[in-house]
Amino acid sequence: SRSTVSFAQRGAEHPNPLVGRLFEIAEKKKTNVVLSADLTTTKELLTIADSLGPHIAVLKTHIDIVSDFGPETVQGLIELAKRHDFLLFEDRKFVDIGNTVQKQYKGGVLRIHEWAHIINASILAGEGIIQALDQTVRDGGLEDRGILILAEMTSKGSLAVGEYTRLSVEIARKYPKSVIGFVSTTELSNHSPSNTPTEDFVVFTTGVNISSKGDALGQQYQTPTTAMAGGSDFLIAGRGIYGASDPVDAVKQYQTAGWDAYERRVAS
Ligand code: 5BU
Repeated sequence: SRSTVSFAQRGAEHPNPLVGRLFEIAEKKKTNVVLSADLTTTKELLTIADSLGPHIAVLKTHIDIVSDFGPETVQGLIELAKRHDFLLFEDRKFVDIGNTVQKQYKGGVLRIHEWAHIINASILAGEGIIQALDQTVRDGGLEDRGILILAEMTSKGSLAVGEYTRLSVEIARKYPKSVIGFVSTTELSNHSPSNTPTEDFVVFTTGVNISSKGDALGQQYQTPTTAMAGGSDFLIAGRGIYGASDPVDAVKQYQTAGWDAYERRVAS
C-alpha cells in the first residue's frame, strides 16, 4: 500500500509533476486539507481563500455557483494560489460525451482548463469521457493539469459502488499522464511499488466534518481521523470550515487532525 509511504517520497517518485507538486506543498505547509470553498460571490470566495490559504494544500471550487463570476474571480484565485501556494481544483464533475466535455473543459465562459490544476469526471458515460479529457490535458499546452475520477460519492444511496468503482480504477490505469487519482473514501488500488512502480493514485475524500454527521439533503460525514485511517490522502471539507464561527480556527483544527493522522500512518 502506498498510504504508509511519506508524501515526500511519493512526490519524489511520482511520474506526474502535478502530483509531485501537490505532495511538496502538503509537506511544506504540513497540511492535507482541501477547502471546499462553496461561496457564492467573488468577494466571499476570495476573502476566504486569502484568510485560509496558508492552511490548505488545495482550494476546491464550484465556480458555476459564483453569482458575479468574471475575469476578476479567476484572476483573484490565480493570485491567491500563487501567494499562499495551493492548487486549484474545479469540482465540475464532467459527465457528458467526450466531444461535449472537451468544450466544457476548455471553452465556454468558465475556461476551466486555463486556471484549474485539477478537475474531476464521472465514468457514467464510459471511458470516452476520460479519453477526451486526457487529450485536452496532454495537448492543452499546460503541464500541470490532472483529472480525478469520481469512483465513489458520499451522498446517501450513491450508485457509485461495486463494479462502477472497480471500473473507475481500471479506466484510470489507462491514462497515467492525466488521471492522478480518485475522489473516494478509501485507497482503491494498492499495488506495491515493486509490483508496478509507477502506480500511485492520490485519494481525495469528501464528506469530512469534525462536528457533524450529515446534513438534511443526504450528505454523510466522517471525521478527518477516520478518513485518514481508511486510506484518504487529502481531506475535502467545506461547511465544517467556512461555515464555522471562526473559519481560521476551524481550518487549523482540520489541518492538525489530518496531519497528525497522516504522520501516525506513515510512522506505523
Ligand atoms: P461540505 O460542506 O463539506 O459538505 O461540502 C462538500 C463538498 O464536496 C461540496 O462541494 C460537494 O459538492 C462536494 N462533494 C461531496 O460532498 N461528496 C461527493 O461525493 C463529491 C463531492 Br464527488
